[in-house]
Amino acid sequence: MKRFLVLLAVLLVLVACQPAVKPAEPAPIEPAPVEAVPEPVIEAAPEPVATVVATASPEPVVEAAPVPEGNTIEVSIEKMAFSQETVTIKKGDTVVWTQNDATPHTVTVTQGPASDRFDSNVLRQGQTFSHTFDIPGTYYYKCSLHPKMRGKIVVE
Ligand code: CU1
Repeated sequence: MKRFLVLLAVLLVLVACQPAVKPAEPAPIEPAPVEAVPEPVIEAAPEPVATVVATASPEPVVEAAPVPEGNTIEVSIEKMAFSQETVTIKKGDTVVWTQNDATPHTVTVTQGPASDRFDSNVLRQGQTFSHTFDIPGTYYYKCSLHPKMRGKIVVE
């Protein structure tokens, strides 16, 4: 009987020393999934553009050369003749000769204001020659290759 009591006491001591309920181990706390948050894009402010304030004096105004206001008169060279034998124009007008013959010709002044004599030299088919008449007077001209071809320009 004494043995039984000792055994019982030992059991009681053992039971008393054991924790009644083994505490459950805490579940590992998993970190909450972190959603990838895009980094805010901070755009750099544009560099201020330096404004150049012109302080230099304004450029001098260059006036365009006066454009001649004269008229243009066309004379055709064809069939071994000048299409208009006499042309009357005003000072500042321009006469344009167009060579439409297969045969070469010239427009050569033979008489007129001494300071305004001109010669087109040989004009081949399709070529043109022009002269602006700034000196009033009567200009006689011919083709130097065919002296019978004559013309006259009267500049008023
Ligand atoms: Cu000619």
